[in-house]
Amino acid sequence: MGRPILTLFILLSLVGIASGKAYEAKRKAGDYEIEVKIDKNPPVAIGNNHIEIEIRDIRGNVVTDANVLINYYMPPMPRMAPMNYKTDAKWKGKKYRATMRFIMAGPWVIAIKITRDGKTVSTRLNVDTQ
Ligand SMILES: [Cu+2]
Repeated sequence: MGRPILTLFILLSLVGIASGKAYEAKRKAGDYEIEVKIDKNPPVAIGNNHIEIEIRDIRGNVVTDANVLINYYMPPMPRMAPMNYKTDAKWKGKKYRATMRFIMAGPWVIAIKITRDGKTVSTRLNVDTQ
């Protein structure tokens, strides 16, 4: 009896540590509640950042049939080429998922555009990549 409980305790501790490291944010986009997680906190300039997005409708039901576009960019800076990327977040394992590569440390905007039933709403996050 002792060992399974200890194992469970260790597993729960690991999950706690892992989720504590993720970047998390909540936003509203139109009538939707959006929950965003990025596996790196702060997001990294070099390497992959995995973003997960959960969308709930006004009744609290998880939305499974939206088109989710992520547009991430650095605000325009003098003497710097525009850095502006788009990627579709794909429905997988109960969330919309995508990978972002920021390529440069500094301020980035992550705009999330949700299209459903012919209507598009959006929200944005500001992050500082390192
Ligand atoms: Cu820049």
